[in-house]
Amino acid sequence: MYAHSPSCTSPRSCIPSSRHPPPRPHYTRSAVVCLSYLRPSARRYICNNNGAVRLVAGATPAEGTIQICKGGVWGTVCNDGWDDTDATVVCRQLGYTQGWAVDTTGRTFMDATIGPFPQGPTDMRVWFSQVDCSDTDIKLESCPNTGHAAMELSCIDHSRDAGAFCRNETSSSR
Ligand SMILES: [Ca+2]
Repeated sequence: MYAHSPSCTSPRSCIPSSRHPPPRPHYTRSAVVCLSYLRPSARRYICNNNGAVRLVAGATPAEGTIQICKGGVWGTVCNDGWDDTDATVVCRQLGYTQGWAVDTTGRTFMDATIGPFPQGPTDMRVWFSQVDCSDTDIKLESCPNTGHAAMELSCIDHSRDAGAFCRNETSSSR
């Protein structure tokens, strides 16, 4: 994961050893390597399945903050305009029949409180806002939305990341 340098396997190990302090030029080079680990382009968000969605940090696999793989990088979705129709598209992608939008205050569902879920890391992108899925959409990526470039500032800082709660609804449970 931290492929830049064999000696930099974690943020902590990036600190030069006091037992064998390296000469200054080496120390400077090490510092650059370790800062790159912390940069927004963090390699841990790389994905190779564009259009895929996942739910993160929920109490069960069927709930959580939404992330979508876009341009080879996982990012979140702003809850501006986020509704149950949008959440259902995400949940269907994940193999469920129905979804419910969960915002940053959580949601009460059948006397249980779902969420709120932890927001995305600050160095992760927020890919979509104003998502406007219809019942016929089968993938979140094909739903009309406002992309990252035109997004409101309040979305970009992850304070409004969208969540979802998925279920398999049977005819008897409707
Ligand atoms: Ca919507």
